[in-house]
Amino acid sequence: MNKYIKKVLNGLKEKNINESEYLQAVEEVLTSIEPVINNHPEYEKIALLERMIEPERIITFRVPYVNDKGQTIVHRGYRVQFSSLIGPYKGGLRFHPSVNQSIIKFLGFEQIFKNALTGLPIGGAKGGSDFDPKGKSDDEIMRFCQSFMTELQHHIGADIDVPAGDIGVGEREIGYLFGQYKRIKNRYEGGVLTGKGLSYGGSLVRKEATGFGLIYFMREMLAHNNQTLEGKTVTISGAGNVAIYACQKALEYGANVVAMSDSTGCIYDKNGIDLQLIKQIKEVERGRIYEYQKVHPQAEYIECKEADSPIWEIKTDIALPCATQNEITLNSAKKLVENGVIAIGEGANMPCLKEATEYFLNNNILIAPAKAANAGGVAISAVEMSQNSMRYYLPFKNVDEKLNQIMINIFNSCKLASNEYHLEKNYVAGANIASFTKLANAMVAQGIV
Ligand code: NDP
Ligand code: 2IT
Repeated sequence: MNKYIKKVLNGLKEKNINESEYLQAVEEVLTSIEPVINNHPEYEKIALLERMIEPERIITFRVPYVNDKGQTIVHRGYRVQFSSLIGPYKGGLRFHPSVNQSIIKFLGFEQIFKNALTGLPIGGAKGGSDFDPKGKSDDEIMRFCQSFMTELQHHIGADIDVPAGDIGVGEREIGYLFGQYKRIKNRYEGGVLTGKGLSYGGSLVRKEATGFGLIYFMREMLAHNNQTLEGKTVTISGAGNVAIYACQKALEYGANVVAMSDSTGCIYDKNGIDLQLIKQIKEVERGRIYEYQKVHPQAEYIECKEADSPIWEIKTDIALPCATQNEITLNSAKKLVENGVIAIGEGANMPCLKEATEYFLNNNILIAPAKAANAGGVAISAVEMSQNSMRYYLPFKNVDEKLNQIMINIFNSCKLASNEYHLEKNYVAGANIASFTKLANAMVAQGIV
């Protein structure tokens, strides 16, 4: 391994020994950009890598709220403002009981590279809380969001840091967060949050953007390898924002989506998933996926008991992990390959364990890597910000066409970068190299900061 990279990774491990997800994300990037670092020995003197992996600022704060029983509960809030190199800090908020500093740092780190790939002027950040929205009343969600924003408002702004949604944070939460921000600041600042409702500054296509973008990227990757989505069997983990709209677009392209999941289990419907029903259960009723069987008793429900999710045991041509990090283990990867999978599309951030990614690449399975393939969401967030600045709304068709073009451009950047370094069809390395090159050039230009 390149000596400079080795030194940086050793230092990183010493300082962040308990942050496994963050270490995993950094290691994945630094090992795959080795050919670039070999060409740029001058980066060591200016500590380019050390600066790139150190967040500009980490904010943690107390978030107390009163639940419906009158009890006061205290959670921890986070905002990691990782990089403002190419634009204001930008990235989602995650509300999930598993949230900790390691997870928010890994997500913030990934976001810098993803945002660079979009070609739009946005830096990288992530935030959230270990609060679990599941089973909470609307009132509880509102009080929690208000408390969270009462602190967060000190640190964000349309030209400073622009949060959006992620796991557990959708349009409802963004609405409560926006209302509280506006009340405290006494000004309408549309561009301070993205993923807003359409009636108060949101953008058409933002809700669909990550899932649609994933399928646009997949379409490009398949086309480049003489394949199409038409007639392909698809399995999608998760049944949230990304999974639902990936499913919708895959169906539009003639694919047969046979399975979706949530954290309790997966539904396998050989006849093809009834997406309207999934939307009703998840978007309207906020229910569990096993309720699908009440309407379609022929569908199989497989409970999730082990670390390896049962959804990856199902035979499929294309697997779309759209739930969470490290959801595809080496065992799951082996099962997918054994069953003839041809492509993996990462809707979730870092959904494959390192060993799983390596196994896929060694078996010539195409991977649409998260940083590139799920960048459609944040790209349309940036388009929402520009509409807010213009005080103007773009029609659905225009935003969707922008999204399509951005995903085509991202695929081409990954392809070009992987070809340049003779890593043909390794789009994982391509995404890392293309984004790193852009960021490194900006860092050199801006001096030691
Ligand atoms: P949602 O909260 O809308 O949906 C998340 C889905 O994943 C749910 O079905 C949830 O099941 C499942 N899930 C979450 N955590 C786990 C877990 N630990 N184990 C098993 N299943 C889990 O989130 P999104 O759809 O917005 O996000 C999904 C992924 O996509 C995340 O990795 C996110 O970082 C990434 N992403 C999101 C973007 C966006 O614009 N929203 C943009 C780019 C990436 P359950 O309800 O049972 O918890
Ligand atoms: O992981 C992601 O890119 C997101 N959760 C979306 C971030 C955003 O700012 O729209």
